[in-house]
Amino acid sequence: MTLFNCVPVHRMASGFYPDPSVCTMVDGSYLAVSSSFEYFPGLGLHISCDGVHWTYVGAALTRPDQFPYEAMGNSQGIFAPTIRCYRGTYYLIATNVNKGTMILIADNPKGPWSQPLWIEDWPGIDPSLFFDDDGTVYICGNESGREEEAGIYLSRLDIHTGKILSARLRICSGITGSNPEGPHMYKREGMYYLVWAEGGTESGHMENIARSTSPWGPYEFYPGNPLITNRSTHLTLQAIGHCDFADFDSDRTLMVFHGTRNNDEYPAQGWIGREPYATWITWKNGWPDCSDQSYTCSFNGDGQALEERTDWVTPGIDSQHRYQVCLCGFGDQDGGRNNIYNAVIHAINQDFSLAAGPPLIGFRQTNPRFSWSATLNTIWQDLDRLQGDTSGNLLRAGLVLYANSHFYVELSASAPQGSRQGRNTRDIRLLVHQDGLISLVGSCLVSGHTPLNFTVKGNDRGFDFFAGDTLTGLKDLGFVPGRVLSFSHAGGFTGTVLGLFAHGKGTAEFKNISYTIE
Ligand code: 6LW
Repeated sequence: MTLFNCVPVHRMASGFYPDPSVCTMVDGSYLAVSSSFEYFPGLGLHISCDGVHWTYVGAALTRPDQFPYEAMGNSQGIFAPTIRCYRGTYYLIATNVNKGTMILIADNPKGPWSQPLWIEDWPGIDPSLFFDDDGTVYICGNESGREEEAGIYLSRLDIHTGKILSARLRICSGITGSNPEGPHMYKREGMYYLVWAEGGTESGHMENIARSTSPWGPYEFYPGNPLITNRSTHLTLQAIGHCDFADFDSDRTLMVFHGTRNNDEYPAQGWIGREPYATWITWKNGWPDCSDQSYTCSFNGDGQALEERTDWVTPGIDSQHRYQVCLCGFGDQDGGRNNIYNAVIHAINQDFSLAAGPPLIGFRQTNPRFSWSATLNTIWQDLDRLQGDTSGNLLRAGLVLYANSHFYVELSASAPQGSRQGRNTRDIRLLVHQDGLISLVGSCLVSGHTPLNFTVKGNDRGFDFFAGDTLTGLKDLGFVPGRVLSFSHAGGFTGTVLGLFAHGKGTAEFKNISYTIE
């Protein structure tokens, strides 16, 4: 089944929230979670009453001792969680690729979530839980690597101690053998169902389903597999797969999955990342019935502006509390409202390499077309005092469009070191960083007497950058194609974060941080 053109699909959240998992809550609403990788707070949660409109309600990893990594590697950390509600308690299982498989438990999905319970002897990624009617708990997950090892594995689990109770059995190796992953198990009318993604998370992505009378198999594959895929199509939603289901045993089952938004000019080059989607399926003869494709497509908005619950994140833990962001007002956007923030950043001498801790604070890009602006009101006295400093520790502060620590675009200001331009000059630069290759796209010198304005406008092809002081106004500094941040170019599993940073010595104050969808 291809999705997007004729099946109603709802984007659950905009920006990279990949590998979605969903469960039905005690009150019948839906709860979803997604991968967060190196970003903190981690494991963002969304709630919906109807499976169509979803609200961000916070994260499960909110305390540094649940995720004790000040400096993380790119696309490391938390992979592919599964969320389940069993007898009124919420269980979240995920891989922390830096440490192992962990379970978090909560009575209320809005928190607090427990400390991680680490599961020994469970290698691989993408763990999932299945609670059988008789109380038996199963853990399944996948291993990649050599073909004879790649596949879906199953064991019994003691959910209270995290002990593996039975041999780890390989129950499925997929259809193509290419990256069988993201498995989940369910029961419906006495039959056990296994679903898994396959084909890699890029343009070959797909989802398959099989059933058996026993959790251990043997499994009968659905003749209509793949259950969903958009591979070999020109649909603007690509790389769909990694499904999970809620209300699996009802007539109308909620299916969540992820996909990438691409554009015609750079197909399969999405730089927003993998976003979560939801749709409904029905059943026929014990298999999902995907034959009714007569609907028209509908969406849950087209991305969000900055909202009250905006998910501000840092790559790693800000243990020194160098980043402070506060809501300072509201703007108008097409009759709605977007939030305006202020931020104070205490700089340390670092670059974007992550070695010194999180180099930025930011939020996910939620739409290709946006306008993002901020005023940099730096405590310039610090900077002027350091003017004669030749140590390279001058303050450099600004905006960054960040795919990872190797691929990012920075629009920043600093005082020209040893410059003859005078003490009160600021050097604004637009730099593209691609794995060590640095290109200067535009620059200007402006007065250091007034605050500086930075504006980025996103469109379907990439980003236009503007900057200037408040006396002379904005100058056009140039265009950067979005594909330099796309995950097919920059690598990894995340999408673009729109960040603020200050590196060097001193403190940067950003005012009127505004992000609106065009
Ligand atoms: C995740 C795997 C995947 O562990 O991507 O699309 C990996 N699927 O299942 C990271 O998100």
